[in-house]
Amino acid sequence: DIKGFTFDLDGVITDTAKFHEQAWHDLALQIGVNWSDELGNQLKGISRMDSLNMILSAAGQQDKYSDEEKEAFTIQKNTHYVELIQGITPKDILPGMTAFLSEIKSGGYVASIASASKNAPKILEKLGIIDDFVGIVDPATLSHGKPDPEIFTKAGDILKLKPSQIIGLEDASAGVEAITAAGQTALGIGLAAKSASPKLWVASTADISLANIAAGMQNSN
Ligand code: G16
Ligand code: MG
Repeated sequence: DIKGFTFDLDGVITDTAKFHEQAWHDLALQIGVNWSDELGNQLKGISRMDSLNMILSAAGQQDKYSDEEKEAFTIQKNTHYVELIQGITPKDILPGMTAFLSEIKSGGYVASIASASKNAPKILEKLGIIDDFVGIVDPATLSHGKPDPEIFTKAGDILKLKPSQIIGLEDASAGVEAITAAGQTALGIGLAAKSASPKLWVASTADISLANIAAGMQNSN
């Protein structure tokens, strides 16, 4: 039986991707790297340094900068990003998710966060929902990013549940792969998640409810 949920943050609970994209785009302009929407999309769910490496590689500049210079670029991007997220309020919670979180609470389920973002606690605080989660995986403790299962395994450990008792929610295909590899049931959200064949799938966060999940679990058995 399902007893808990592990949540990705960006694209599942709120749309921080637009702020990440803006901060990276501005940095790319400054260092003379061409920007494309495709590049912006590839950065979803990817850690900060991996994102920078991806941007530099796209321009053939992967060997141009020292580790110190790259560190400085990531600090600059994050300073800008943190400015951009200052104005986040509970209104920025994606459709359906406030209702789903209260359904979880009243149903006696537990929830934790499996986000690659080091800013996750700050964002959940601003959204006013940090107390809805038993815990947040600290991405600084991870050896591997998504699609490695590590972050979802740790998020499951926080819940003190077995993988078979957990549903993981993700909008990125690497995240769906990570959930499935962790032995949890993946609930994919949106088109990008579909390619990784999650056991459950919805087009939008607005379609997520305990009743819909129960119906989906039945269909897929
Ligand atoms: C998020 C975003 C990524 C971002 C990463 C690290 O992942 O999707 O674009 O690069 O976190 O964020 P930060 O620079 O704030 O540590 P997720 O896992 O919540 O989708
Ligand atoms: Mg995401």
